[in-house]
Amino acid sequence: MNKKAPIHKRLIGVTGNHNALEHDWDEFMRDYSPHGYSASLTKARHMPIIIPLQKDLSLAEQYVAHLDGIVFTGGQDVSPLLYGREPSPKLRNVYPPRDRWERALFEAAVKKDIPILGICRGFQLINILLNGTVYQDLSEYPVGQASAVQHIQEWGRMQYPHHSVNVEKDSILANLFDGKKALYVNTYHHQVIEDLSPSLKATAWADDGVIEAFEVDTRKSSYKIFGIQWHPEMMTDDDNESNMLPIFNWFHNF
Ligand SMILES: [Mn+2]
Repeated sequence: MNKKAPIHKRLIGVTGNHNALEHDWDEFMRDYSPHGYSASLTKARHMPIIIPLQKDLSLAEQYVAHLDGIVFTGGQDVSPLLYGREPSPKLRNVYPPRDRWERALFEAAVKKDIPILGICRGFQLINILLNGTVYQDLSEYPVGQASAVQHIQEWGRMQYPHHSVNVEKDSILANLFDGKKALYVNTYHHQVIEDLSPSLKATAWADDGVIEAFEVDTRKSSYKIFGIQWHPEMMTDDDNESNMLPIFNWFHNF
């Protein structure tokens, strides 16, 4: 037992998903969350708890009342109806019940003022809920002067880094990684931020300009929000050359 481990363990909610999307709430539905989230939070000495999707949105505040923080996890595309767009031909799976439930959880988390970490879909969802938009597919992203970067890694497993990101100096991310200017991250997203929410500021970019991390712009909002486009929960093994455990240590700041 590590004697340095703090006594207090924060209860961190992890948004769950359904595995049978074609059978809306049928008898074969299963609630699940990928293991990396709970494993990484536990390794960071928190107490993860998976929150199942609920139809009754009024339950969101009651769940959040118990939490010290929450992680919005990866998964389906967010429905473009949430940001006032029609579905593009390259939109993939959407799951409106999850959008509705996670919007209720997000509003409850903001109201209780607990720290909110968004990962992949969660990162895009938070931007959208705070009045940002996303390109529905990478092919719609206008690549500028920089060369294009592969954002759906075709080679290797997800514990390996695949592209680099440039880190803003004065940011949560830089603080967590001791001022590193570049991080090497995995990548598995076919959507990217178009308009960043006016409440957020970007804190990491891929070489093609794609936003890979954000946090609240403290001049405009007091929410405790940190978002990551890659999958740090798959990169927290001790021997990982790009160990992402510091991202989960963020919750210790509160
Ligand atoms: Mn990427």
